Amino acid sequence: MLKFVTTNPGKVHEAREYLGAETVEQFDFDYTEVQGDDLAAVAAHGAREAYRAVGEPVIVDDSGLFVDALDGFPGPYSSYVEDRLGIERVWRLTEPEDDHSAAFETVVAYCDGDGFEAAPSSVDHDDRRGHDLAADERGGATTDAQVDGETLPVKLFRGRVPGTIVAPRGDGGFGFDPIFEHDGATFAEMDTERKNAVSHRGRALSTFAEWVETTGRI
Ligand code: ITT
Ligand code: NA
Repeated sequence: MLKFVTTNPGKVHEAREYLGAETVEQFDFDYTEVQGDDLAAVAAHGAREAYRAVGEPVIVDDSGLFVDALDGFPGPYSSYVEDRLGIERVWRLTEPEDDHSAAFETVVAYCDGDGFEAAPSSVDHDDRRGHDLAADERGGATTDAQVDGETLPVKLFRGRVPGTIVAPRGDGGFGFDPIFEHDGATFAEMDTERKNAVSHRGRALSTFAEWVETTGRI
């Protein structure tokens, strides 16, 4: 059983629908999020901390909403901004801008205490210098062997989806879903299956599932 380390049951619901309810369970653990760090660094750090606490295979998902006209705000601060400002005010901040385009990004970090084979494919490259998206801009996998002098290996799976910031619509999903429109519907107007088929998390989970399938890792 894979532990999805998060305080957010909405993420686990999506992962269970994608990977199977028998495969994933929530481990409610609030790992340390280093303020201002990028998603990959937060996710990698969280996966190591959680693995040390749990001693079983874990995934951590760090996500953010990046609004182009606001220079990528709230990005890595999305959780704080949802709590303090709320999604309605993120819409109000964006509304007067000409450009309402945005993207959701997710980095899923996997850690089971063991190492990983060296880069077997084009989407799998060593990424010690930074955390830029892999060649396929909507997703990819990298091995994050050493960040901050850490030696516990972590595998990273990324997903990204472009969209538009709109006035809130819909009551499904969670977080910023009501103000994020993709293909004419907000994520809050989609059921989980439809959101997973296009979403940042769905893409990251699909790369993860492919990797689990080929490696037989879990
Ligand atoms: P954990 O860190 O415990 O996993 P969190 O909700 O704080 O839970 P993140 O830091 O990754 O998770 O999320 C940043 C913010 O983005 C937070 O306010 C989430 O509700 C929101 N968010 C993440 N994924 C989302 C999604 O698929 N749709 C809408 N909002 C999302
Ligand atoms: Na968080």
